[in-house]
Amino acid sequence: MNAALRALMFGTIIRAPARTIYLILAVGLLIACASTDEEAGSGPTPLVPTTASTTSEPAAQASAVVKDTPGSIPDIALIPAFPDLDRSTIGSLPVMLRPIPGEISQFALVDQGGAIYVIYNGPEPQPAELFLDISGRVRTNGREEGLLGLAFDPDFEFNGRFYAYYSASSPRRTVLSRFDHAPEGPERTASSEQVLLEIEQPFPNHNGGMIEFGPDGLLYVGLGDGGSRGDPTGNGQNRSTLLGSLLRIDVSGNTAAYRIPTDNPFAGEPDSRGEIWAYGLRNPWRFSFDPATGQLWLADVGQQRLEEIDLIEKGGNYGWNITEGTDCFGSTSCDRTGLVEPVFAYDHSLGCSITGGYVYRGSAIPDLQGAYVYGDFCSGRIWGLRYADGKVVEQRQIARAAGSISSFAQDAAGELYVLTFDQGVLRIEAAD
Ligand SMILES: [Ca+2]
Repeated sequence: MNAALRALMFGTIIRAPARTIYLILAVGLLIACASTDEEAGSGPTPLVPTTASTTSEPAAQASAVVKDTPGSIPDIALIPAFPDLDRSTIGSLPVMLRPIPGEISQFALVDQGGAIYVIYNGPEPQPAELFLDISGRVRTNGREEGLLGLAFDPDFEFNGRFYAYYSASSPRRTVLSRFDHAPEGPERTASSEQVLLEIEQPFPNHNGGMIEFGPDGLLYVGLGDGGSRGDPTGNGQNRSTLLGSLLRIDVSGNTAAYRIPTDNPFAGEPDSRGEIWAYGLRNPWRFSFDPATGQLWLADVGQQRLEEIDLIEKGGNYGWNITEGTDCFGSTSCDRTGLVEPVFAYDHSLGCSITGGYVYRGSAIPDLQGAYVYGDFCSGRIWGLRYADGKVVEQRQIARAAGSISSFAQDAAGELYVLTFDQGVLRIEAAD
């Protein structure tokens, strides 16, 4: 489980002994924005998510989209979270922020260019400190490439381990690695790398990049479909490749290897990779576990028309490239047999690339409790959504950031943050 979840579940934060410099782990995935051909939505329009009228089975899809609803989800305010931080010292592309386990007021901020910084929000201003710099190993040729993900080991306070996901060259691939935080400094930390998994990437876009420990202590890894447009080689529906899938692996060993949990849905099947937990994904750009329910919320970036939110089930096929959101993709009809429909989808009048967030479980904004908060990279819109009894019961825009929303973050108390390329890290607070 992650630090925030552990803190929520166990109530207290245990201070680690004498760890002087803290690292960060931010995992960032840069723009899940599908590709450069996707344009930002046209100007402000009411939040009226798409209907399924162009699909062959509109009735079956009706529950996946709802209109903006009146309800209790409140507007929010976006406040600079680290007002004393000199942004020139932390890179220019923040893509992930995580609280450092066991440390109050210390966060790991991931810059897509390949570095992680420790930043502080305590009462005494402190400069950022370098936690890890692997920029020499990280490929950043494409705008969706880079250091995209960071996850602290569930026992980080005791073993100093963390995991990072990044793009690399020769061949073009993504890399999942384990690092040991070294008190001697970031160079020693960088030299501790153990590569656990490498996946060749046929194109520079759709790299996924979210990594997160689940409540089960296993590491979940989001992979895109390999890129280009339309999933040209059908990776989303192909269970013999890791591309287009959400993986679930056991990284608790001590070697540069991982184990496939025996209860993974396709473990042992001849034509499937056992690492796969769910598939049929295009480019999952952020997913999270609701600490209260254990539900896995995932945002999958669309191509032509729709951005979608999924609740991930074991073994689920989320449709790409048969479907995009609630549409059939590239045709007016398709066979949806066995596909899991999204919880919700919105169309490109409202944005162009979804950025997944978190279910709010903090205490500062009581009316936001239990709402899934997410946004759009292109339009800066932020929404809240409630889901109950198998359907969306509330959905509304609650703020609009001035710039590109690259990620959301959750601290140890369950409070939420928004990362933007333009304004840095913003904290979500109650609106006046
Ligand atoms: Ca889908």
